[in-house]
Order: sequence, then C-alpha cells, then structure tokens
Amino acid sequence: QRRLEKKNVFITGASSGIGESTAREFAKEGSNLVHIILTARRLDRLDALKEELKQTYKNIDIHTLKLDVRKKKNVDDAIASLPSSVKDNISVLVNNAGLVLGMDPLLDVTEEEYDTMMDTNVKGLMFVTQAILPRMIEQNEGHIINIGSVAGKQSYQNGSIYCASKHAVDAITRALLYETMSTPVRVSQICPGMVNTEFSTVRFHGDKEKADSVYAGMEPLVGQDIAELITFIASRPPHVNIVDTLVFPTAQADARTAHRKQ
Ligand code: NDP
Ligand code: 8X3
Repeated sequence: QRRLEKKNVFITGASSGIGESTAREFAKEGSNLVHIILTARRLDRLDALKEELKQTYKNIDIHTLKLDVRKKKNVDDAIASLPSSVKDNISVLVNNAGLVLGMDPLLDVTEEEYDTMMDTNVKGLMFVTQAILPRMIEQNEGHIINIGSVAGKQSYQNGSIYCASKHAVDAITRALLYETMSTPVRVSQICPGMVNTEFSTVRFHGDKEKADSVYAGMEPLVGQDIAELITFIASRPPHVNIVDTLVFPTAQADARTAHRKQ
C-alpha cells in the first residue's frame, strides 16, 4: 500500500473501537512512514496507544491531541496547537468520533441526550471538517472519510435522534461531494451495522451485560473490519473515490434484524 506512505492521518475518536483500530491499521499499512494524529477526550488512552505503536513501528511519528469535538473553539485551538508540518499536511481525515445515548421513544429523550448526540455526531464532524478541509484544498490533496451508520440509511424504533444524527452525516457527505468536486479532495462515507466496540456500553450508560446482549448469538463486526475498509478506501488511486459503503455482519440484514443462534 505505498499510496499511504508519508501521509498525515487525523483520526477523531481514536481512544476506542473503530478509531483505535483505524490507528493500528494505518500504522501497519504505512510501513513506518505514516504520521498519525490521534484525537479524543481520553488522552491517557491515546498516549498508551501511541507508546504501543511506537514500540511496534520504530520510526512512526504519532501525535496525541486531547480533543472534544463538540465545541468549535476547542477544535480550532487543538488543531492550531499542532506543529505546522503536521497540521498543514493532513492527507486523510477520519471523522469517526460519535456516540448514541439510550434506546428510548422520542417522548423520553432528554434535552441533554439530544444535545450530546447532535453536538458530537453532527456539529463535531462539521467543526473538524471546517478546520481541516481548507488546508486540504490549499495543498491540492485530501480525503475525508466520515463514519456514518446503517442508522443514517434507515430509522428504527427508539433510535430517533441517533438516526437523525447519522442521516445528517449522510446529508453532509453528499453535500460535500458537490462542494469538493472541482478540487482533488475526496469525501467518502462508511455506514457500519453492528460493530462490537464500547458503543453499546456507552449507549446503555455502562451496563455491560445489556451491551453484550446486543451481540448475543451472532458474530458482530469488530473495529478492525471497519479499519481495514478505511485504509482500503484511503489507498485507492487519486481519481477513484469510494463514496459510500454499507457494511454488516453476515448475520445482519437491516438496522434491527439479525439472525441469532439459539
Ligand atoms: P466507541 O464508543 O468504542 O468509540 C467512540 C469514540 O468516540 C471514542 O474514541 C470516544 O473517545 C469518541 N468520542 C465520543 N464523544 C466524543 C467527543 N465529544 N469528542 C471527541 N471524541 C469523542 O464506539 P465506536 O468505535 O463503535 O464508534 C465510532 C463511530 O462509529 C461512531 O461515530 C459511531 O456512531 C459509529 N458507528 C458505530 C457502530 C457500532 O455498532 N459500534 C455502527 C455504526 C456506526 P473519548 O470518549 O475518549 O472522547
Ligand atoms: C450503530 C448501529 O444499529 O445501533 O450505528 O444504529 S445501530
């Protein structure tokens, strides 16, 4: 995958799940030459991942950045704090930070849950894109990979606001295609189905048993499955843009239908 060499890759939500696996995949694919910027709120986890990757890939250049994507000023200040050799040369942005809170009818969704989901999944994605896309246009190179969801294609019962937020990611991805088509910048979206990460534990406010029951009797995707797709999409030749992909475990048929062994 020599196309990924010397690329600077900026990943949001790299402290867990899909984002963490994505960092590992880029480190592997970049064969020591890729520069990776790991961002999330939990800096201790990012630092531990950085140490681990540096042990395995000796010459790798990894930056960790404490970043809460929900506030534009945080995003702008955090990116401004990076060395200019890093922030001015970001080739790949993986807009992955996101979450769901609860699984409740719309009538029971709290204002706080609404704000957290929308601020993270929609506004956060917008703020990070606003900070990085102009630099990509200026350098005549860049690829934004948004992590959407099957929930951005299909709404399901008790998922109204999360589904709304992921439909927004779908809409933003489509709009950006028009806004970047006269530039070399590519915009892609990956829409996973069930991926066994900390996603369900966060959804159910730390109830691990409830989270595990989501994946009972079937084999879900894991973060690496999505990470491999991300590095594949990012390593196509510059004239090829894989715009959208819907990825399910083999035992899943739609957002809420999966075959479970008895
Ligand atoms: P995880 O909970 O394992 O990871 C979520 C990541 O998002 C963490 O690194 C977390 O880091 C980060 N994050 C959450 N809030 C913020 C914030 N305010 N600012 C910055 N980072 C934040 O879940 P996944 O890996 O599964 O989720 C990654 C993406 O994949 C999300 O967008 C999710 O919607 C999407 N997705 C997940 C699916 C699944 O079944 N797991 C299916 C379809 C899509 P920290 O808490 O340290 O800030
Ligand atoms: C995450 C998968 O099914 O909870 O986007 O919407 S689901």
